[in-house]
Amino acid sequence: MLTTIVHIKGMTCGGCVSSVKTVLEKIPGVSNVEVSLNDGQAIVQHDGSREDIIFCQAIEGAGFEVIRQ
Ligand SMILES: [Cu+2]
Repeated sequence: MLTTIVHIKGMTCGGCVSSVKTVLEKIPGVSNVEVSLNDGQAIVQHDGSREDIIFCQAIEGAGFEVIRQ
């Protein structure tokens, strides 16, 4: 099991948190998602069958900005 942390800009409320969580949970291979509004990040636990970029694209598709390091 792998853990990927994605830093997100633009989440302002619990609705944003739910949106991010929902799109990430739909991705095959993802087993658990924790989204923190205060930290502006998503912690994604997954089996490694999807590239991290897929998580970033899903978040961006939901209307948020991903801070890429
Ligand atoms: Cu919101």
